[in-house]
Amino acid sequence: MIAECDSSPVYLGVDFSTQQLKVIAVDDALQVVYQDCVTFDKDLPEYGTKCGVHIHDDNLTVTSPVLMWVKALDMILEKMKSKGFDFSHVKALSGTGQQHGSVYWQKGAEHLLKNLSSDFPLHHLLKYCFAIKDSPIWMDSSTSVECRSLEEAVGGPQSLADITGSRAYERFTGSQIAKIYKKCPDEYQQTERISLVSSFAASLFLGSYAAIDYSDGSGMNLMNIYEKTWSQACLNACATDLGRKLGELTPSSAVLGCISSYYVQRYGFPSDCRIVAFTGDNPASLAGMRLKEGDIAVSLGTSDTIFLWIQDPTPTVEGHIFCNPVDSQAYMALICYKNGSLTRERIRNDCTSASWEEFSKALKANDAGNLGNLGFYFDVMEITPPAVGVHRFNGQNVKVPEFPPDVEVRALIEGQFLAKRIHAEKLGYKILPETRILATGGASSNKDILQVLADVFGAPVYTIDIANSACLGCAYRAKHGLLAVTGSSFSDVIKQAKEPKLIARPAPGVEQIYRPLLKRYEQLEEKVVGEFVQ
Ligand code: ADP
Ligand code: XUL
Repeated sequence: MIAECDSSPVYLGVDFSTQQLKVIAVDDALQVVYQDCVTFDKDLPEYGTKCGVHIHDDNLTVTSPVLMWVKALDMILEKMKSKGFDFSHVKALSGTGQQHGSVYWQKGAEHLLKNLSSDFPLHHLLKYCFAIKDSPIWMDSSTSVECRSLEEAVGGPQSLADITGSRAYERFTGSQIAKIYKKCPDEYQQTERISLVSSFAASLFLGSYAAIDYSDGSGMNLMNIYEKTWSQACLNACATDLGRKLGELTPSSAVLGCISSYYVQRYGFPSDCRIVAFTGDNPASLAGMRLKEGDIAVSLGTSDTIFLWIQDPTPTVEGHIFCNPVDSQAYMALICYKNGSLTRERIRNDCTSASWEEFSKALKANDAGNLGNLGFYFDVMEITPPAVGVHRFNGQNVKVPEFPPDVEVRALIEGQFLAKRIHAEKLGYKILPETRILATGGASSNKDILQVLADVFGAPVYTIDIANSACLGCAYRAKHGLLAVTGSSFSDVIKQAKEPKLIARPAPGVEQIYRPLLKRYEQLEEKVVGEFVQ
């Protein structure tokens, strides 16, 4: 699809996600006029990633090459140009990135960013700009030691949650920085700025260092989520001189400035195209799905997440509280699951002929409740609950070594959604008659998976036309950022956008099947975690 060649404004959203760089353009009425993506493994094979990442030999350290992200940006802009996308209509641009990942800019990098020659692609110009070439990302779980010392420094896990919205988590940026500070002191010394993936991406467009926004900043274990400032105690516990290297924080809807002249000269963006603060992918999804208080979002991407809009947060040692990306007075609660799409793909490949159609057939081969068979599929160390391995139980709660393929497929999907409902209810979420489940992410294009989601939650499931709500949310946020200065709220700005549409209703009678299963699953989860702890 090519943007129309009239003078109507266009707003751009970009998403630096785990496996792809995606872009969406919307017109003034917020209708999608262009979409594109670059897939890291397929389009940038020279970086040797699998699903966008490198898993290191210890199986705990997970990184992505920062220059791969830069080259992906060159590639997608060139693709847009060659398809005739008219950049001159882009009034504002915003973006998002996988949360928690960090980028380490080498001393002198900002000078280079400010003086980019439009004759060359970015990945040539920025080749020597990074003190750490492989950025730690959200899948990393190598920082348990750093987590425990961060919690101790502020009085324990609950105290850290009371300040930052979360107890210490291995993937959160504070512990990742602490590890680099300890293990790579020279590189840390050489670093003049540390960005999140989101603010790194914003910096590329801005041509100078972009501030970290409040919402993505909440995923670092370093920010006071009430005062929206760095917590000096947390900074001190992670590394020296950290406040200076992180720079200022900014509201998520702030206009950071105009686009760098590099993009004006090379691609024809207007010189007054505004860059609106970039944020994390889950906060951006909240914006893209038009999530309201009372809804629950279920994102089925590389990671699975559930999130809610909340007004008065009470952080606990389970789940996370982030600042809300579209309302500075509000918050969002989130739980993240590492074993999301990649585990579904693994089971699809093991149990079917590697096709989603076959996977759906297998899913539908057994009735709701799967004859009492339940399973836990943690191919990698899970976050909630902290456990690993595959654990299968028959209807008598006896552990069994395997299930037939179609039972395995249903056990995976039912298990993933039973866990999400149990954890959401533990966070205080109540399913009411008016509850809407908003589904997004790659697997939300699969209606049979969404039917199980509706059945397990006993609530209707809605989706938006675009599976990538994070990217769409940023196109909306770009327009909102431009109008926010005149006092417009996000909900005013997105009134014209398409409402989510109903995809699945709970089948009659499933409530009676899942109620006892929820209880059993919860008890078995405790058993599985207990085995792991011993
Ligand atoms: P991310 O934004 O984290 O990079 P996406 O939200 O784009 O990821 O989701 C990518 C995942 O979507 C793939 O890994 C794939 O397993 C999953 N996916 C794509 N199509 C389907 C489908 N029809 N059924 C189930 N899963 C799917
Ligand atoms: C959220 C999380 C993941 C990443 C990648 O806490 O770690 O959802 O944002 O999508």
